[in-house]
Amino acid sequence: MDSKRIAFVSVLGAALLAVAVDPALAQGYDSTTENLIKTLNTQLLYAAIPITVLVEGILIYTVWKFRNNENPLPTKENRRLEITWTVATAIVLLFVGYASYGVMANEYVTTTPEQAQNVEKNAVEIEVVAERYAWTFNYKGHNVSASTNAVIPKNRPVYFNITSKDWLHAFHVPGLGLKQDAIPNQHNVIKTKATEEGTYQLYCAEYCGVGHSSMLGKVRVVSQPEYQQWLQNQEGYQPKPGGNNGTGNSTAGNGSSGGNNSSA
Ligand SMILES: [Cu+2]
Repeated sequence: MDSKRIAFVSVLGAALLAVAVDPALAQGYDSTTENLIKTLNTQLLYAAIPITVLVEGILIYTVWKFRNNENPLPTKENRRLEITWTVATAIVLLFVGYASYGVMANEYVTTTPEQAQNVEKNAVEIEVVAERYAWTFNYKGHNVSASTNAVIPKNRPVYFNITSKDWLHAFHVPGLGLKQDAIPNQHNVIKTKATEEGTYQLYCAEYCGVGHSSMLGKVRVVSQPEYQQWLQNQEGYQPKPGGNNGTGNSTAGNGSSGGNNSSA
């Protein structure tokens, strides 16, 4: 009778957990990167919940069953049991390791320098420059430099090439599953492909001084035509001079570093 009640409580607990967890799972994904990370999280959760319920169930059952035991006896050796939990643990760890490695090694989560060199054909490359306490986005191949807010097209690979002018910062767009350190004299690349249009909050995720909490920005994901239009508008509109924008290397007719020379 007792064990029946315990079984009932365990099942109920598992059901409640599943319900509590479900809304998080039901959401769509806004980028390939977020998809990979959240899917992994879900898989690990599905592995972890039954284990939690099992362990807690056994614990509660044991405490309840032996609550009036005056003379507890030490556990006897049980080889079969020991082999079972060793093998079970190994299987769980192998699953966790294999699933995590598959995601961590994916180029949309960890972009290696080689992958950053061999950019996909129709990709958008943006140099992200962090400084106390602002963000600048230089669009490679275009004479476009945007501050605070970036615009990227939906369903195209985007490479954020992240660096810093002065200090340690971190480029963090939780809505798109992106996080990468911004380090002076170093370029860290993170590749993604946004799959939902919208505006996503950008934070600096590395404490960098008194203005850290206001070091914010936005990443706007738009349709391809809208992106093209935005680029054209920006190219027509010269970014503020003065700031030493050695903006990426543009493709055609741009006498290298220093001022911008187009007339318009
Ligand atoms: Cu910062």
